[in-house]
Amino acid sequence: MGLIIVANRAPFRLTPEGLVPAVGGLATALLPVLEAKEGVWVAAGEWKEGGKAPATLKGPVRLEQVPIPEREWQGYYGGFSNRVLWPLCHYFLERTELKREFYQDYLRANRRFAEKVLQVWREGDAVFVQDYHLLLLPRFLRERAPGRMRIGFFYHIPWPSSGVFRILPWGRALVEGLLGADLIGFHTQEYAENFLRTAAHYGFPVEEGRVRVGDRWARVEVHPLGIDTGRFGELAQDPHIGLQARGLKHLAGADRLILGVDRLDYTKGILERLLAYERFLQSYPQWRGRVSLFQIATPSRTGVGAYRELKRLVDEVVGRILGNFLREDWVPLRYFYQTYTQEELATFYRAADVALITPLRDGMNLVALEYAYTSDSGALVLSNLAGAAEHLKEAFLVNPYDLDGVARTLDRALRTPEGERRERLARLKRRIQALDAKSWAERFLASLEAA
Ligand code: GDG
Repeated sequence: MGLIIVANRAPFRLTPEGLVPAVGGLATALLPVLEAKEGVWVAAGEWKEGGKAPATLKGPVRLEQVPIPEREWQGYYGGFSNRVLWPLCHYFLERTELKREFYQDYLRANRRFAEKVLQVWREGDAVFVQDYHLLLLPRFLRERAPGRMRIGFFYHIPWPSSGVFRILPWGRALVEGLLGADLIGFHTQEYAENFLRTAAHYGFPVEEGRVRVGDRWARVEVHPLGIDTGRFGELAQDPHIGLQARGLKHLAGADRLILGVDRLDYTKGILERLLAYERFLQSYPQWRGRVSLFQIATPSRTGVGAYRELKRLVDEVVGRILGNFLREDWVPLRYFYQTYTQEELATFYRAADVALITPLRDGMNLVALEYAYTSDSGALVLSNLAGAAEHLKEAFLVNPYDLDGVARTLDRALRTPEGERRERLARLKRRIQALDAKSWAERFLASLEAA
């Protein structure tokens, strides 16, 4: 069957060095599928090369663009997607701006996507829609498809409890939009259950993981998305990266290197993590001079005010920690506000003794998986509010809001003997192997075909 992937963004971005894979979980997971299938990728925006597949893509893949006027883009993307759905689904209710104009632009943009998909769709093609930007699309497609269209949808962020989702004045329309799909996938059981309860609340009959919509059913399934294990397996073995990692560890000038890697986003808990680290240095003075935290924050959504404000706050706390703890012979914290190549990231992963991955909420969190898969004897400290925590049972789980708890667990992770760390990692790697990104897409699409 032919395949059409629809996502807000194309899986590449243009840099002075040419096209590079976009930063973000979505691109990481779907690029391998795109390369393996004869498919069309539909995304918003102007494509500099006139819609031709970039040279870096393998196979006969086509890219189709949905042009969205600037003002509408602001309302659809900067507004409804990133200032309504994103904060609400991550339980940041006070950041949710319920503006009707945002919703209207969201509706218009979703219609434009539908137009484009209907233009390129051929009988037999499956359509695989990605994420919260396009909740209305499945219904628009279902209503207008000239034949039987198979539609799958994957929701990459948390689906919140029904009580929270119902805050949205447009909640019912969004759920109806999504229910145009044959198969709806989530990362965890919790999100799937939340969605089913939300649909039931709006009056849709729900039974055994399915929702009745008129004379058809929409199936709801859990398909946790993992990483490209082939690629990260190679990075874990690469001797050159090993050498670089030893150099990096040396540069840290401390016995133990602690690592955080995130997009600079308030959901990722970077600020709270820095405060927890500060608490750790206060409460466990024996570690002063012996540990160093490297925090990588990748620039993200810099056009949204809340993200610029977060950057300011993070800069401030970084400055305070350095002001209070820095010594001539010890740098307790290094903060990198930039984007790295995947090889460079792997170097950080391999150098780190502990990864401190403490989002306040996260659909899954692929960084946690990448670290555990690449490290050979490190410890993963992971937020129990990330979707990944439902799958990675052998991580050191923490409540990211509990600064004392994070400090205590960090101390414990640092004191855990190598044998136990390796044992935990071995189990984690087996679990991550089973979540491989390519097999995720294959499993989802097979289930869609059977739907
Ligand atoms: C959304 C959901 C869900 C980061 N910095 C650099 C870089 N990255 C890569 C990481 C990882 C990806 O970006 C981040 O993925 P996450 O899953 O951690 O987070 P989101 O971007 O928020 O993704 C999330 C995901 O979708 C998938 O469904 O897990 O919950 O929010 O792969 O390695 N990559 C490079 N340079 C960087 O500086 N090359």
